[in-house]
Amino acid sequence: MKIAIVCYPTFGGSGVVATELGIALSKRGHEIHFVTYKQPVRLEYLSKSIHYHEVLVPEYPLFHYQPYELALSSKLVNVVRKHKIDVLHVHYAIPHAYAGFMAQQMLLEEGIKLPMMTTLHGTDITLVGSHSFYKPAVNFSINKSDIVTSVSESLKQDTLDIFDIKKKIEVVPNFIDISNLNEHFEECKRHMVAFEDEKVITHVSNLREVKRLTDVIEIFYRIQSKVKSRLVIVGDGPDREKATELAKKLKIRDQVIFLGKSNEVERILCYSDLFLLPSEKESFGLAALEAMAHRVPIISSNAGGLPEVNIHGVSGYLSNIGDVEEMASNGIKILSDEKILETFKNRAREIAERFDVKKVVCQYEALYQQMI
Ligand code: GMT
Repeated sequence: MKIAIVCYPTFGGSGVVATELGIALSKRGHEIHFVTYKQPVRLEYLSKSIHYHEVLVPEYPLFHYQPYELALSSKLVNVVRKHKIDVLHVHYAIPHAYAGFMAQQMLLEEGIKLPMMTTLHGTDITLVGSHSFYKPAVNFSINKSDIVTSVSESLKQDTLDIFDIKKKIEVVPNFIDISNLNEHFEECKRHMVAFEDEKVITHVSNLREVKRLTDVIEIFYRIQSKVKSRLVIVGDGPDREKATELAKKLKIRDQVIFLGKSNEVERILCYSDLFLLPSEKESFGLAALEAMAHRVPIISSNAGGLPEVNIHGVSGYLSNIGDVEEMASNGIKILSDEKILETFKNRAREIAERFDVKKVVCQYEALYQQMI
């Protein structure tokens, strides 16, 4: 099949899932065309079967806001015409499903039928999409998609609760390519961040308010008072400053390492002993799944789809949002006994294997076929 994928090209989970899906589909013989405003960060190479089409939005003084949806839908029309695309798969409803619908309508005028699948990722529903500024347009474009998927049962339920959805929503969970993980642990540079006798605790996110970064610091503060450890924070975003100030106030700034944005999260996860994800909202928690695949147990909140990924008492522990005391005490429980830690590490990996790409990519293929 010839598949056009629209996504955000950034480090965010929706862009990562879209890119990894495109790569996995290309390995199965499909021709993939990414259509977005920058080459996706996880897309390292282009080939005969992986193409990238850049959406350009030139500045024009009349426009206070540059019309990205217009440029995207026009680009889609051109790409579909030129490459004879069979299906369109848009990730993150805003504004991609809306632009996709417009492209469909333009193509229909020429007698070209382009089926469109929309995958809902989380904040497009729970945070941004539900706002009255966008809600009617998001509701409309979800209902106009030929197939709608969501990355967890929890997000499906949220979508049905928040919007007036007439379509069936299929749940296709996020995934990880287990066979392609960089597991050369001899390359692990643990000594660069911690001493031999210290545990490494990790958090990876876009450091936005929903991630509750100050809870990450509070949890670490409590853990390090019982277990010698370091906190490694990967990613960048608006709450970094607030977290730095809190770490200084709690006199643990020296034990907290901010690594910034990284395309090499695997190298950091390979030496991590525990992963913290105390989010306010999380439709799935791809960052947690990536950690689990690298044998890292999870201490998380029970928000959204996290209980579908992090199994309580098996791959880690779940607590109510904001319960930093319980999260810290569960973290201490895992880290203070090597045998317990090893058991949690093994089980985190076992659970992650349930989300292997091989089990998920064929679900998308079947849905594409159904649309065609
Ligand atoms: O977590 C973020 O803020 C990034 C966001 C995105 O849209 O890229 O992630 C969302 O999609 C991911 C991939 O499906 C999910 O794993 C995240 O849980 C989800 N984030 C939220 O729901 C807050």
